[in-house]
Amino acid sequence: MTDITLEKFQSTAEVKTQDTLLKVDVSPDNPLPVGPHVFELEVIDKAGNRSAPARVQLIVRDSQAPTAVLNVADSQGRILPEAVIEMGAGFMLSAKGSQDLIPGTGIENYTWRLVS
Ligand SMILES: [Ca+2]
Repeated sequence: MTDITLEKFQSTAEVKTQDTLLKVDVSPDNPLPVGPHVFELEVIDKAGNRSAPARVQLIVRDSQAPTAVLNVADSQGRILPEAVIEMGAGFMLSAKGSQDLIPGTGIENYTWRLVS
C-alpha cells in the first residue's frame, strides 16, 4: 500500500506505484468538495505494454446535518446568557455558534421563526 495526502495527489499530474493500493489521506481542513470526482488508472506490464485507462467516479456527499445554535444578544450584539431584556429594549438573535460537522462545508442559509 502506498500512502499519499490528498494535497500531494492534487498537486501532481500522476502517481506511480508498484503496489495495488493507493491510500489517500484526507485532512478535515481540506476535504474533496461535495460532488463527483473522477480517478483514472493505467497499468503497464513487465513487457512495457500499457493498458487502456480505467476510470471510476467517486461521489463525495455531505449527509451530516449541521447544528443550529441560537443565542440572544442585546442591541449592541453582546450575548445575553440569561436571555432577559427590559420591556421595550431592542435585541438581536445570533446564529454565530451554528456549524456543520466538517469545517468549510458551510451553512447555506438561516431560517428564523417567532414561535410564541
Ligand atoms: Ca453537513
